Amino acid sequence: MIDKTIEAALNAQVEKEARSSHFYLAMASWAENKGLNGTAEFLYRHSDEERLHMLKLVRFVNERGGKAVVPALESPISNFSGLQDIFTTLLEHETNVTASINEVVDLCLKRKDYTTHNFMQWYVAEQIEEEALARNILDKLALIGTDKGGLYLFDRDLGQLQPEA
Ligand code: OFO
Repeated sequence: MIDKTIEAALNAQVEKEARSSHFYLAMASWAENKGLNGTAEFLYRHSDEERLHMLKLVRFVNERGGKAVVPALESPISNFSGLQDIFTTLLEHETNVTASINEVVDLCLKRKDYTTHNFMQWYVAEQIEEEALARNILDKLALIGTDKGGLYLFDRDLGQLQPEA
């Protein structure tokens, strides 16, 4: 049976992953409305993947004899000043998610829950990938600056890029 403190921490993480999915969905929709179809594709996929991150936690909590809580979500920010704003916001958001995952890992060690600790290692690795990808995208955007041709190619390439699952 899962420790109640760990269960609460995992349910808080369920909410964060759900909010990530919601947030990236709003970003994808913004990009689609701006005609940035490649960026929109990338963000729609990213949103789907965040939902899978949430689902993985939900199922783990239930399998361990806990009770997963499906959270209520408020509407995310849906207005952005441009791609730089989108990916800076995304990176900030992911940095916060990483911090909260690290707290869950820390709690697992304190409560000697090595099963959950092991399970959480997938999320630790995933966060490294997600932060690196967001930084990489921001570096590209900085190189492109206001060059319209560069932006066109950036958007096209992003549409083909798979966010880490
Ligand atoms: Fe779930 O990896 Fe981003 O938030």
